[in-house]
Amino acid sequence: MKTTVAIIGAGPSGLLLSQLLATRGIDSIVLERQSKAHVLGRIRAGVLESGTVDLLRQAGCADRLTREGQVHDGVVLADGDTQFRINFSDHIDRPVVVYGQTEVTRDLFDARAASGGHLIFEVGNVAIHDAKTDAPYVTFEKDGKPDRIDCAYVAGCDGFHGVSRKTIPADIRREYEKTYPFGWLGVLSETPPVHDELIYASSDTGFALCSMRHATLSRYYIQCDINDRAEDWADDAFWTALKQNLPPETAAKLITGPSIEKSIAPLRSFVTEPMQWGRLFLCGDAAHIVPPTGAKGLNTAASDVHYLFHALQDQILNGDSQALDHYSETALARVWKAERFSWWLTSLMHQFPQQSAFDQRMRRAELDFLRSNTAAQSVFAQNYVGLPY
Ligand code: FAS
Ligand code: PHB
Repeated sequence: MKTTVAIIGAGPSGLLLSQLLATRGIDSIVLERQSKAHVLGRIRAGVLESGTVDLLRQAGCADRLTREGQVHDGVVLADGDTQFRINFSDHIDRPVVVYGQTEVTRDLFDARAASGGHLIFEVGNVAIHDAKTDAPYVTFEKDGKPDRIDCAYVAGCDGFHGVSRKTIPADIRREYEKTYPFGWLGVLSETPPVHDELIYASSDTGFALCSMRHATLSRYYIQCDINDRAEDWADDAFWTALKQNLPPETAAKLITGPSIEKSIAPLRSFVTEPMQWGRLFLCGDAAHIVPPTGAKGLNTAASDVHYLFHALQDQILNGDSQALDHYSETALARVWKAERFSWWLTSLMHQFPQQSAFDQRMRRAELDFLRSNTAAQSVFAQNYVGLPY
């Protein structure tokens, strides 16, 4: 097979890049390890920055998002028994949209199908070859038969556990990592959300997040032990722990119900540099991971795609390699700011083992400053709604 851009991974990064390239008549083939149903079965992000929404609109797949997405102009932060709201439009003219990553992926799959996109699912043994030449190629197996894609460029959109990052030689890669001593236990329940905006709650008993997918589908998280297993958490125990971490006024309003999905995500901060090697370009989780606290994972994948799409377009359609030559440094400049915000909010809102009484007072003082200071709220709002591309 032959194409211009071979894309590894049919998550949001790979699908969005493929769809955007197609709008400029640039062909691609997307290789995905899992089945389409498996990809759609993942419950992940819930908040879209306006930059991500604009990209999906540019890709021609934002109609349902526009109809069903909930525009949020603020977020609530809780510290123990009290809570306060940060109003985004007091500081920046960009809201966020609450619309699940699962639905983004579904819309992208539909858009690729409608425009004749070439996606190959359930492939095995994907390997990237000759990335440092002007004729890279990708080999893989499908139904046990070996196959090959000759291409001009390879986009590594295959997430943290993919093959793309590791194709860059270890002596070239610089990796930065921080792991957190806790995880997030997430529950999806067919119950009305406890509040019409997200609530990020910090308390002496731990972190909680109240989110949603729509008016009758709620998404809740609590901080949990890093060694916990989702199957060890009965629904009642989850609801009790969630209420304990919320201000009483909010806990009293919580409508509980059976979980329809329950999973634990580990938390880590991770960046690999560079994000390109020859004609291989990394996007999204293949290059970086953030703790989900700042809702930056999916959104930073989107900004990578924005930069790579425009750089490939300049090169392929106009012969201008300037942006492509500098893709890694351009993308990393925004990645590191997202890493900082995600690390800062995670460090602020969670209980850490062996935290001293002084550490607790620092946490309370920082939240009190955020509650009472306009400049602090402006910095929060600019980062949460998404820094400019
Ligand atoms: P993805 O991991 O989504 O997609 C990579 C794709 O590549 C997958 O479909 C995978 O099957 C495929 N692949 C892997 N290896 C391959 C190979 N060798 N060959 C072919 N295909 C291969 N972000 C938030 O903003 N908020 C959240 O609440 C949140 N929760 C998360 C919970 C979990 C458990 C995880 C893992 C991530 C979460 N994230 C969250 C981050 C998440 O949304 C990612 O940022 C987002 O999926 C990034 O998209 P991609 O870069 O496309 O990577
Ligand atoms: C979600 O709705 O899943 C969600 C929202 C905001 C976050 C993390 C997860 O920061």
